[in-house]
Amino acid sequence: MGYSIVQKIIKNHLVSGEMKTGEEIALKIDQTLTQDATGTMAYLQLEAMEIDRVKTELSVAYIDHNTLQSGFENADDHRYIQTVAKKHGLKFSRPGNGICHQVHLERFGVPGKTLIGSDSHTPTAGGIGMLGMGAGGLDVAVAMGGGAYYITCPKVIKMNLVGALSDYVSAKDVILEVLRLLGVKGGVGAVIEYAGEGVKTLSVPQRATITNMGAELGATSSVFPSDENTYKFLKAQGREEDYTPLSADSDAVYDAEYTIDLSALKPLAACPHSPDNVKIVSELSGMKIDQVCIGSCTNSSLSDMLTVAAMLKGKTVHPDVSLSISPGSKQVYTMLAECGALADLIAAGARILECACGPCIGMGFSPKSAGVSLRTFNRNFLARSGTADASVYLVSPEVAAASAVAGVFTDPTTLGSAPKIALPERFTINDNLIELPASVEEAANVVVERGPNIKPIPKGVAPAKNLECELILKVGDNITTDHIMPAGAKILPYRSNVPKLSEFCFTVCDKEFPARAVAKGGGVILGGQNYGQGSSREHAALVPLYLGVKAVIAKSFARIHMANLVNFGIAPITLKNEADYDLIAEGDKIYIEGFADAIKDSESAMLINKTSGKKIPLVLSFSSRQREILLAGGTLNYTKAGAK
Ligand code: MIC
Ligand code: SF4
Repeated sequence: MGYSIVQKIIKNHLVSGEMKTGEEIALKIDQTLTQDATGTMAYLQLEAMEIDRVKTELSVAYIDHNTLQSGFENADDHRYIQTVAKKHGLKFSRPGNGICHQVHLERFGVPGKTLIGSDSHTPTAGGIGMLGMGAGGLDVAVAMGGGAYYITCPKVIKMNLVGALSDYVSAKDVILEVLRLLGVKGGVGAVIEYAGEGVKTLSVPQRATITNMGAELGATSSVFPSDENTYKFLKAQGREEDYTPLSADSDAVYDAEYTIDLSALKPLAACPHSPDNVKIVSELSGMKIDQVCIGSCTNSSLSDMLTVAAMLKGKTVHPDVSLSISPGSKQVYTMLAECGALADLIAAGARILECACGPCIGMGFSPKSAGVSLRTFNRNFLARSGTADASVYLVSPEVAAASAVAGVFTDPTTLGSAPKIALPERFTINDNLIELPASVEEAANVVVERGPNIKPIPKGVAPAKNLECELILKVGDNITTDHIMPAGAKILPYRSNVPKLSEFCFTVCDKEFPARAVAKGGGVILGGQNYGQGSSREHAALVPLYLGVKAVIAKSFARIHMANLVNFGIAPITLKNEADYDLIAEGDKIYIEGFADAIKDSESAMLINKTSGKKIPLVLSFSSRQREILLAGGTLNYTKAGAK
């Protein structure tokens, strides 16, 4: 039996475990990346583990999320990351160099290698045939120290692409179609592998748009083959020596298979407030809009920007619409300037933002009250834009540009023939904003600068013998880490300051939660399906830990968040019977006898709802490594105790 691409990469990196779906496996990690919003925690943990120098082939620290600097906080964090990177052997991508995933694809991604990043969109690298996975900062720190990365060996879903995209239909529509097909839980426990004749019609940046948003499926990763288009892209980046071909064996076996006819696709939009709430744009045509934002790690490549520039050339953005454009990287920005397309964007009235995450993470550009915002981004979770009652639609750059001019939702296929944008023969290469680390000899003299915004990480605690506490919060299905630990311009500056962050925990769902958690001395949270989907931010575990959360009980968990909970010693427990969700209410007193013992070696435990007297069976499905980590009160304690 042959291998899929995913299996080939896993096989080449397997450190322990068996390559069998559902088994825990450990992978050797070749490259890591961090961004500033999760990076400070990752490096504080790297320091706490006393790792002097990174042991990966390449580790890069990017600054792209918190670039507003409305106070000293972000600037402090930037300087901390810059100095810690220099000292510990990492490359440092300075603010202004671009969004981590876009820059990594351009300058560092290598087919067939493994990459983990403290950002859920790390699978973007799958566009170049790399196995990229989002992880918590602590897991990234462990990988930087040469430790393996543990995942559940994924299922492999084959997405067969046939045909070719029509005019004004683009890569974004492909991934929106996949989201329509599979939903935001449809990729949990799986890697999506793209195959078929249609693959050849897609450039690396188009493929990267698709793998990027695979994160919204809950997938562990998404990956494309490495072929002549990959070679062309790497050559244009002056990196042809990084090319290796990679494809699935013809007799590879997949866990599931779907076919998408690219020629049949129409422009699509993900409607509020979930990336899988997909409709055809023509059904939304004519709806009045207030704002358009183009950019983010999903759609900020040179070809996306050139398409938008060609569509806006000689036109003016509608007076009722505010249009922001954030190019994905300095390379994209520079090339837009060199060819004159930037002038076309400016002339049309676009508000050009720096090449960073910007509005995607709510750093400015919040829509007006009850505003309708069209964004080429990847997430439209409630309140993520910074305006709680805004309606955010996720669309392609083509739909965004057409609608920005018209002032209403517009299907671009009604506009005649589309501009033809080809990949350049050669990109403009200038890595002057990538700072190199100090040599081993010089490293000792590098002083790590820590501003007052950088506060210590809360320490995990070992589980109690018997757990007796209150259910301090009950939430529904598909709770995102944006609900648990919101971001945005007001909150993001405190990503290195857990005590301050805790004031905002879960406030999207319940304004009183932080105060209640403190008053009750912590407790347990009850969630529905897919608890913790979305961002990789480990703050969504760290902050509840700080507030005294001992366990989260849910119908099911999203992969990265579940790993983060374990890393910080909060037990993620599932309900044996989903219907029992209705048997516990907020404020109920709960009791789990033999809690620590159950974590040690039992697959089950019984929760007694002391308020109602009902008994609720629980499932504790952990690997033996996860059990040891939970018993130690988290990974930091566990590694300090000498385990690997
Ligand atoms: C996001 O898109 O939500 C983020 C901001 O990039 C996060 C990381 C973070 O919260 O810092 C992610 O996707 O992991
Ligand atoms: Fe940045 Fe948005 Fe991409 Fe997250 S999804 S890395 S915030 S651009």
